[in-house]
Amino acid sequence: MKSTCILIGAPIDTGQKREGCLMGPAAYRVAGLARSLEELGHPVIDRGDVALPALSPVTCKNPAVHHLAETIGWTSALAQAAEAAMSEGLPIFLGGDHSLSLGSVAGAAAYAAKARRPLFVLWLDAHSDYHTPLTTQSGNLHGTPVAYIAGREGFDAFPPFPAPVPAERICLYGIRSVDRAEHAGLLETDMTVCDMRVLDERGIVAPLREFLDKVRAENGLLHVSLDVDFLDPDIAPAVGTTVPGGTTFREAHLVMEHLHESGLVTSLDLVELNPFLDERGRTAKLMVELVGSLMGRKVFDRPTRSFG
Ligand code: B3U
Ligand code: MN
Ligand code: MN
Repeated sequence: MKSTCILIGAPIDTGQKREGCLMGPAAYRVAGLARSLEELGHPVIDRGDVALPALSPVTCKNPAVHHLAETIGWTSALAQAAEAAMSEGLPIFLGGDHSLSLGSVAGAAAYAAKARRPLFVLWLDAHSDYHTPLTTQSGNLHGTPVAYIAGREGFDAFPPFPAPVPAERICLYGIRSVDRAEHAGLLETDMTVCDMRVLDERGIVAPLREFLDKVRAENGLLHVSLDVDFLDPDIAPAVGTTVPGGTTFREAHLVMEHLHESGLVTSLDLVELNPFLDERGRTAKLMVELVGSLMGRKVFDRPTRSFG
């Protein structure tokens, strides 16, 4: 099935301390994301970049936290953009660091609640991003969206998350860097945590299939959040927080192909691309190729034949 893809630029780099992620949306456009989707037969609407609204002053008990007001501003603006786009097609958020998902998933959750369908979240990332503004030591709010989505305490300054996603409907996939406070918090939940140990032992497909089966069984909507550091730094160097031991080129494409075949994905984030750290655009191009696989590109496509 062809889906109208709605590209939404989120030029954010305030969720962490390294400059450059705000060039992400431009890099995806230069790398030919819209063209690649159109070649696959999907209509594309590029909504341009979301603008940061006027900010209200806000304070946080944790002195490490920085850019709280900006992050709240982006969260409100992106939640609105996400909810509106979901009734028109499949929103693809071009980040920007992972703090954009505070907003994109909030919008998806608001849409799902109105549609009376459960929202599921697949988090493809080296990190668990399960800090709250009160537990983070780096103060980088890109490390917090999973906690916000799951309804963890500590987000008082943020817009209340519409219909928090029960932990059983969230799957962390590919993680290999979890801070102590995140670990303690995760142990109190039933979240599906597929760390690299699990994926090495069971393979990249089996745990994904189990999660997708759950989404299908409950007629859920599925938000996929793809952090560049899900990929191994050897193939995707353009990210501020490289963690060795990430997914290979082939594993990542296979994940995308399964997501396509499931037909379940209803919204997508592309986050943490820092074009300033890229090598001749190779990471941006790889991300565009992966979106191609997620949206139906196949190496060899034989129309289904019926025998008999
Ligand atoms: N958990 C660490 C590191 C981190 C989280 N997300 C990214 N890095 N990309 C933190 O700062 O919260
Ligand atoms: Mn992340
Ligand atoms: Mn990450």
